[in-house]
Order: sequence, then C-alpha cells, then structure tokens
Amino acid sequence: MSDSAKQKRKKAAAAAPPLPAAEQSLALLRQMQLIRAFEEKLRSLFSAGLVPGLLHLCAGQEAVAVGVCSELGAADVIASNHRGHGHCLAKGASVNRTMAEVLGRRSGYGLGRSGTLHLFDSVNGNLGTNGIVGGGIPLAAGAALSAKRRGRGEVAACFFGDGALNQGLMFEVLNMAAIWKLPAIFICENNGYGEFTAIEDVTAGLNPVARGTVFDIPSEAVDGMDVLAVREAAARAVARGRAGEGPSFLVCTTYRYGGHHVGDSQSYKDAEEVREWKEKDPILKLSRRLEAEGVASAERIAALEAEVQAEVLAAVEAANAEALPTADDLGRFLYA
Ligand SMILES: Cc1ncc(C[n+]2csc(CCOP(=O)(O)OP(=O)(O)O)c2C)c(N)n1
Ligand SMILES: [Mg+2]
Repeated sequence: MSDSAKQKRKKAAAAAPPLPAAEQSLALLRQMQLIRAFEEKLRSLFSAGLVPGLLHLCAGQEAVAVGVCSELGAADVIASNHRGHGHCLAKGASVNRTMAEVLGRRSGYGLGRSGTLHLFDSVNGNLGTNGIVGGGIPLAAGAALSAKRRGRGEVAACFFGDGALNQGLMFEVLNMAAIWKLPAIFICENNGYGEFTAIEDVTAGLNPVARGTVFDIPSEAVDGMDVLAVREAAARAVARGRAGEGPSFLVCTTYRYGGHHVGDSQSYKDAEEVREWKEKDPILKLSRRLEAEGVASAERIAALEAEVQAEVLAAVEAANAEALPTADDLGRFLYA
C-alpha cells in the first residue's frame, strides 16, 4: 500500500463514527444480516413463482433502515416506500408475520391481502410500505403533527427514494413541516436510480440536500453504506424532533445491488459500478470493524449469520403452513 493510500485509510478511520457498545453493535449487524437473508430468501421464492405481485429488494441499502430505526422508540412512527422490507423489519416487525404477508398468508399483518406493497404494521408504528412514489411523505407529516399535539416527544420518520425528490408533494410537505416545526425526519435513500433511470437524467440541481435547506430545515448528506454514520445523523435528527425543534432532512447515499424489481436485468447499469458499490457493503463494513476492534470474531459473526438464516427459513415454513386469505377477509383490517 502506498503512503498516500495509508494516510487516506488513517484519515477515514479517524473520521469514522465510534462503535457503540458490543451488544448494540452486534444488534445492528444482526438486523442488517436479517434483512439481507429475508430478502435473499424472497428472491429465490419469487423465482420459483411463489411470491404474488412485484418484488422490490433493498440489498445494499440495509444500513439506512437499520441506522435510522435504531434511534427510534416503540412509540415513534415510520412511513416506508415500495422498497420497504428493511424498514418494516428494522422497526420491529415480526419476521414471521412479515414473511406471511409477503407470501399472501392469513397470519400476515394484513391477513395476506396487503402483500409487499401495502405492508401496514400498527403494532410497531409502521404506517406502511407504499406503491406511490413519495406517498409516505405526507403520511409521516400527519403522524408528526399528531405526535406534536400529543406532546410526548415522539417523532415520525419517512423513507423515500431519490425518485421522490421531484414529486411536488414533497415540497408542499417540507414547507408545512418547517412552518409547523413538526417532529418529522425525512430520509432520502439516494441509490442513484429511479426505476430504470439514473438520477442525473431526471433531477435538476447537483445537491439533493438543498431540497431541505431551501426550507431552512437542518439537512445533511450521510454515508448510507455506513450504519454508524446513519445512526449518528438519525440521533441528531431525533433529538431535534423530540426537543420541539422541527424537522430534519437526511440524504443517505446508497446503492441497490439488484434491479428495480426482481426480474429487471439492469441493462442501464454498468457491471463495474455494481462491483465497486459491493466493496462498500454495509454488512461487510461493520463486520470488518467489529473484527478489527476485537468486538467479535469471524466465528461469532458467522454464527449470527447462521442464526438469521434459520429464523428466515422458519418464517417461510410457518407461512407455508398457514391458510390463504378467504373471500370473507376482503376489506377487513387487522389491528393487532
Ligand atoms: C407517483 C408515482 N409515479 C411513478 C410510479 C412508478 N414508479 C414506481 S417505483 C419508481 C421509481 C422510484 O425511484 P426511487 O424513489 O428512487 O426509489 P427506488 O426504486 O430507487 O428505491 C417509479 C417511477 C409510482 N409508483 N408512483
Ligand atoms: Mg432511487
């Protein structure tokens, strides 16, 4: 390694956020591993024709969901988007009920009728995944308004993609949230693509962070491949919300390894680009740090990985043993 490369690494290490206590660090890792395993299993089930509808996976983006949700409490609320399994699981959704819902079984959160795109989990404060680009943004603002009126210091967080940066609705909501000082956290997962289109082909303005600063909302660019960096930024945003200081806007730079949905061949992406981003993998990154700083051995990390794989397999088995929804279930909501 050249001297300048060594210096670069040293500088990066100095700037890296400190590791939380061992138990918390391992919990962050396990949560990211779980999301990855959950979706990898779904990918193979989808290929076998066993998942109804379209399937949008978040592999590569796990650090954003996990970093943000690790700073939220049970009474805080999230709103998600179409790439939402990670958000749901990170907010505390049961693996079994989430799997059952995506596989269309009665034991799912919506009796197997909502599927991956309308996965609503009132038990854990999740206003749901959402098929409308930017659709979760006003829902989170509404939840933030209600939290503000309750006055217990709760916050509402919203995850959306870079594609939502150009939705008129986002500007209206940011304006309202700023004027009313809502305890809302707007989290843009900038993975560089909206469906099959690169962000630079459709989004004017070089810096998406400016979408927040124009409303005087504290806004920051975050390394979305580093769960600890996301967590730190989220902690600042949550503290502002709880203290009555209003909304925050985070732009997390990240990447989806797969296509827009399973089955998209990604002909619009360069294979080298995918390879480069995989080198920044959030799970690998945290694993390496845990090993390097003596918090967990490679064996301990592999054991966690085996544990989440088993949990996911058990969830699939449990879902498969469940009934399909009946015609009577149509229109019914499940609140517990
Ligand atoms: C209002 C609206 N317009 C268009 C679509 C079709 N659509 C579904 S996902 C998507 C791209 C979203 O990109 P982004 O917000 O960056 O999220 P990503 O898929 O990258 O996670 C589009 C255009 C939609 N669902 N809703
Ligand atoms: Mg995108």
